[in-house]
Amino acid sequence: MKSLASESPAPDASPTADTPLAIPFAMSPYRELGLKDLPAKTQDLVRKFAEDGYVIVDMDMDDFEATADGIMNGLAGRYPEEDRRIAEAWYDVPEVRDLATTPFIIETLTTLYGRRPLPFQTLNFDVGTGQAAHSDTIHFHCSPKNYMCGAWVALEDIDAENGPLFAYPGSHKLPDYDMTTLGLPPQIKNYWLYEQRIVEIMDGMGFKRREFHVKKGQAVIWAANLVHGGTHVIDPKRTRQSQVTHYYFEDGMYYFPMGSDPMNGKVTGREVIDLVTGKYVKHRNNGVDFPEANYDQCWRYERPLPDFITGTPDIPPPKGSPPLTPSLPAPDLTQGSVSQRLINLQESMHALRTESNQLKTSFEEIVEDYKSGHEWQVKAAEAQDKLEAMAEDNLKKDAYIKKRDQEFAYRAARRVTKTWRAVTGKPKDER
Ligand SMILES: O=C(O)CCC(=O)C(=O)O
Repeated sequence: MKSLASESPAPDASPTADTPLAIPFAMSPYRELGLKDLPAKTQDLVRKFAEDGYVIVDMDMDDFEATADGIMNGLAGRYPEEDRRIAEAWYDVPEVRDLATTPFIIETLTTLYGRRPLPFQTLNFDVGTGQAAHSDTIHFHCSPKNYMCGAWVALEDIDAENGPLFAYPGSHKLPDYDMTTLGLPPQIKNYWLYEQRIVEIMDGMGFKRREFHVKKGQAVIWAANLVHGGTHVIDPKRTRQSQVTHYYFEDGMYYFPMGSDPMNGKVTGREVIDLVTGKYVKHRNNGVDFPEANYDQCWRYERPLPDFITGTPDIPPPKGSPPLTPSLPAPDLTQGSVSQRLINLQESMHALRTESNQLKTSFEEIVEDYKSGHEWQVKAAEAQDKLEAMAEDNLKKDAYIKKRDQEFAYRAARRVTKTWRAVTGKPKDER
């Protein structure tokens, strides 16, 4: 990279006593001074953002329902099976850009940061991501630092079951944990180690994870350095329709940390398009234009760009620009990345759950069979008892009839004998 110091500041950019600090308003040491004349609600919002590193707001957008429907219908059937996220859907779904640039969010971010926000990247999801904890500074960085944030909008109700977003409140106050700080060469293949270490740091420092069970039409705005991610989906039948837009702020230099190694003189710049104006954003270093040619390489949006993007980029793409993907790095399967292992785990849990449901059903069927078999056995035994009782009765009846008949026959014979003797005076064989 050409030396940044070699860019001599233009005379009109010379600092004066009034030159403002390059620190986001919410985090500025002069925050309270700036807040005192603002409405109480705004003061609360700014202080909460400064304290927790995020705020949850209700979207104030008249056509929110229609916008949400437009996004969901426009992207239905387009989510790739292996990584269910769509980056930069604003290329062809106008409602994605409408949501990213809605005046309510732009005004809220202007209040929190004190600079004009530049919505430059969108990600849409139809289901929960299970994305491991990270801070966005690892993916999108800038100078002056911290002028970057995410605004994540729920397009349907989110609860514990469909993969809510989570964050470690207050973690944005920690220093930037970049790859170098974590003892890792800044390369995508080492990203799985970043994921592991950042969670160890959160646990080690006693940060508590908070889940955001937000309603359709609520937005979570988080600061660049807040450690956050997506929880695992408990109910795989549920969707989790949502859109996150990432914002830089004007007057900065925007770069891609995973492809940069500043101490070795290597910085990968990032082309930035402001989705509000549809124009390329000039990189500026301390108030001075910083042509993209000064980076040794630059990440660029995929071409062709949609028609609403006007103007010309600072420079044509330098030779040998790396073919970096616009989305977050995919988990590296060969390295056994934490995210991939979590995804695998989730899949095996799902398979186990399905298997155990099947076993439960078969078990219930067996129990039912057993119960009804048992009932039949009881009924059969009762019937047998009845039959036997009847048979016994019949035998008794037969024996009785036989005995009675014998009795009748005997009595009849006795009567004949008596009659004979009375008539003849002679004995007659009595039986
Ligand atoms: O939506 C999610 O689950 C995670 C999104 C996220 O972490 C991000 O956009 O930085």
